[in-house]
Amino acid sequence: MSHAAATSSTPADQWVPSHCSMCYHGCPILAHVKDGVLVKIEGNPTAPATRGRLCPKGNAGAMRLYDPKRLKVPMRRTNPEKGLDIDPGWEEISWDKALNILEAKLRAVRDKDPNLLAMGGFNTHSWHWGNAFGLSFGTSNTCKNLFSAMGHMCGNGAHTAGEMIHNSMNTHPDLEYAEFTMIVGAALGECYQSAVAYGRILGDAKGREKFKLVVVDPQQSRAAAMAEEWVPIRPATDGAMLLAMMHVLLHEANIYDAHYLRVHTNAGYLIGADGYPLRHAQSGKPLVWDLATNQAREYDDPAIDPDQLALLGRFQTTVGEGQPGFQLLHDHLRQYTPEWAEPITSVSAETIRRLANELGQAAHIGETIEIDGKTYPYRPASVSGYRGLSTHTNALHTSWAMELINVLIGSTRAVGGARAWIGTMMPTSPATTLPGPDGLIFTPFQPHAFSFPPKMSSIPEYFPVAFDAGLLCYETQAHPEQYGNTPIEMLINEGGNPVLTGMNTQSTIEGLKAIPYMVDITLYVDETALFADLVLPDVTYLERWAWEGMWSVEDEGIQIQQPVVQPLYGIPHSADIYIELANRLGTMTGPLGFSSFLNMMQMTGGATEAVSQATVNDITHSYRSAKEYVETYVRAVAPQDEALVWKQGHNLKSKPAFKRYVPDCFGGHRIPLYSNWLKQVGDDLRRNMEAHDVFAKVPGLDPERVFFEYAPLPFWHPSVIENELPEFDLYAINWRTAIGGVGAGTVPATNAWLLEAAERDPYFARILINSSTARKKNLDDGQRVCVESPHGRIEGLLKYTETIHPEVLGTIGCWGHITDAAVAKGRGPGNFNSLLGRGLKYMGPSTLQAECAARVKIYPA
Ligand SMILES: Nc1nc2c(c(=O)[nH]1)N[C@H]1C(S)=C(S)[C@@H](COP(=O)(O)OP(=O)(O)OC[C@H]3O[C@@H](n4cnc5c(=O)[nH]c(N)nc54)[C@H](O)[C@@H]3O)O[C@H]1N2
Ligand SMILES: Nc1nc2c(c(=O)[nH]1)N[C@H]1C(S)=C(S)[C@@H](COP(=O)(O)OP(=O)(O)OC[C@H]3O[C@@H](n4cnc5c(=O)[nH]c(N)nc54)[C@H](O)[C@@H]3O)O[C@H]1N2
Ligand code: SF4
Ligand SMILES: [Mo]
Repeated sequence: MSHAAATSSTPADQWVPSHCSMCYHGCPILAHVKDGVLVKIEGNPTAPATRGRLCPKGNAGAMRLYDPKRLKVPMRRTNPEKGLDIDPGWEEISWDKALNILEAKLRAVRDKDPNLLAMGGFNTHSWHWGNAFGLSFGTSNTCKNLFSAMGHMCGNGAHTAGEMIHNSMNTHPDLEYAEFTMIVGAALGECYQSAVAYGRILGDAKGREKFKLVVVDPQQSRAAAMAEEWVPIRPATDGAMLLAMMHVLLHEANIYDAHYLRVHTNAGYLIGADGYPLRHAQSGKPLVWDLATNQAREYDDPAIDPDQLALLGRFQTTVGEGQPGFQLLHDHLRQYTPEWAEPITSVSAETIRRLANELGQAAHIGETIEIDGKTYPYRPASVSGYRGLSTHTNALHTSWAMELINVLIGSTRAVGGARAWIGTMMPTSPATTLPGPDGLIFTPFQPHAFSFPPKMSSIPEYFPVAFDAGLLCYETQAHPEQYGNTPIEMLINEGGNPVLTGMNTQSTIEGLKAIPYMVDITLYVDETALFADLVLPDVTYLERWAWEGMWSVEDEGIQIQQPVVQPLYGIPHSADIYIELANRLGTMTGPLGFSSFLNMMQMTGGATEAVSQATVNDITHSYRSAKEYVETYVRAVAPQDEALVWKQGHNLKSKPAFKRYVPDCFGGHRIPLYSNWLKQVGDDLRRNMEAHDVFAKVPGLDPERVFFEYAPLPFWHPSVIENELPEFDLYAINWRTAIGGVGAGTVPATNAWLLEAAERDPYFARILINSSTARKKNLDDGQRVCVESPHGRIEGLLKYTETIHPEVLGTIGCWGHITDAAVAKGRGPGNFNSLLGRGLKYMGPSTLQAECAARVKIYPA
């Protein structure tokens, strides 16, 4: 067995290093290729977190590569009428002809207004190319997962909250050292981080004597099944539980890490009556109250003994009266008692109280631990979660409450506590923190700049802290008169199938029909491709060049993707399509050229400035291939490891302790316990919108909602689904599993091996309901039923279970395939997302997070 990169002189038997893209975790792989044919994929044993293992989807990659249902040639539509049940009248055309059509369309759009082009979709593999192409074309309609379900249906709430608190797209438990880990709505060990790495790490943790896992989830996920305690909760109410837990910590148990709050957060900054920090008259620096001398001082005054900094109280200074942010949080949490949360969440006050105490006690406040010869705070307790917590209209405040609990007990980035994931810019080293204003960390996640009229289809100008807003594009495209945007005239969509993955199918379809010309670069003619005017086949991850910054919480470094076999059917890499088009359009070089923007993408991928200036920041350069771009990247980012990266596909190393943990990980900067940042964003937005009289001109915006969430501290507000009529007496949710995942996992639907394996599970693609609820409704196990929301309906077979909250039913998401490309065509209960509401009302007021739970009724079909 020889491990080597694929070369043009291909040995008869080789193992090619690359990484998996069956989901976004990117586990390193070795592909066994015999005589040019991929015969097996294995995990790459040199990878520190995954250690030579793969999940079922990773193992099934060969089925994607050799899937006979793949799109093989370009096709153009001959029937101008568009609809799910309308035959596009596909006509196969040559690549030459396809490129000529594309060039002509792009020229026509650009002559009119480059902003009429939108670059959409974008899975993890393609974001550099499409975005760089869009930017060099001159459109603003790129870079925000436009027209796609990513972000918006994914973790918008968690991303904004995580970025705000510790420059990380989310929080993960430090299972290596944890004693008490509470997971709120995440498929730990399956999807929430790589199933491969986290399956092992969770297994190790479970083997330790002192480890308690608590899973809060309306259904008994596999993580919950492994947990010491499963807490079934009513969907979309987690925020109430989390706020009540903070109430218990501060108002009952008196547990908080005062030292951490004083040194690593802005908890002691004095906040004035206007909600903003009191500032030193000369220096403008925020003031704190020094109890040792009983006077206000600049926060960074070296004369202050940090432990003498006031966290509670009210103080008179020469610039006004102020209270520490911590005092404001303390007062604010008084209202959120466990008794208040019980009827909202259905979790008993006693349970909430007990869990808060267990969390607080397991935090070992004050203790330290030595790792690699250095002493760190030891706080082996945390709360974390992902989509279950974040995919509701109250996502931001719920995710924020989750982040703040960890801050209160000093566990954010402490040993055993809450770890960072990647930061916004996906640097090679996850979630590096940089200095920002007022002694706080800086996050590259900055509010979107205001402009009126809006430049982007997803109107982030009105929603500056929304991570992305892809699906709103469908509403704005179909109803520009409501939103004040200019509809686009051409969309290039690459990857993604929003007809199935986006909220409210009808809204997506209306938006797609309103796009005059759509190009879809895709593996299959899926449900979204049915609306395209031109479909272009793409290569799979086993046939392409790509690089990744690291998506794992565990490691740092880079990895590459390279063709393990020559692309089938002569399909070019989409990058090569963009390169060809940029050359034809004359947009390849120059400061705003395609190459420059590609180089910029390398910078966001971790190319250090010194190296980049020398090697990649050449504005006269023309990239000739995806391969060359990947080579340049490797050279720029990992100059010392170049040979290693080519040999083993990566240079990943376990992230050293000093980069993971406080104090060093914050580089001496603080995290915000009190977010005058968010308040400021809201105040600026209001000023801008009033100055432009936006609400008078844009009827689709509701001023009550637009500004609603911009507060300095998280508060409770119920999800929009609580307003549905009482006849919709149940909640409907769906979830991922390691094999039958949804987003990034219409995967088993188009993979015969995975579908066969998934369907052996008698619960797969059934409508799961608590048997006691079903009996009350006289519905039998196995019966065919309809599930109806105010927005749509699905129909499938009922399955009794004891492992779901009695008010909740659950089924597979993103199903309902109707094209021949999917082996799952015609199977399962239809498309869950047709149950979801549409438009701004069903999105988080500031995050645009789509509400992914619905209120439904159920009856015999
Ligand atoms: N195997 C696999 N791995 C994947 C993917 C995949 O498709 N397959 N997709 C990748 C992607 S794109 C993402 S975003 C991540 C997502 O990773 P996760 O967020 O972990 O995935 P989900 O299963 O969508 O949601 C997690 C849990 O939330 C629960 N839940 C639903 N509603 C609520 C609620 O209101 N409250 C609470 N507390 N829980 C709730 C569900 O029952 C489920 O157990 O996974 C990534 N990894
Ligand atoms: N009901 C429900 N809806 C959801 C979710 C959920 O849990 N439940 N999850 C949400 C989340 S977290 C996310 S991230 C989104 C994901 O939403 P999408 O991005 O739309 O979904 P995926 O399943 O990742 O992508 C599916 C499409 O990508 C194509 N594809 C795969 N590989 C390639 C490739 O190499 N090149 C090209 N060009 N195309 C490729 C496949 O052919 C398929 O058509 O879904 C969201 N929607
Ligand atoms: S978790 Fe599975 S599907 Fe995802 S990258 Fe790793 S091996 Fe591939
Ligand atoms: Mo996602």
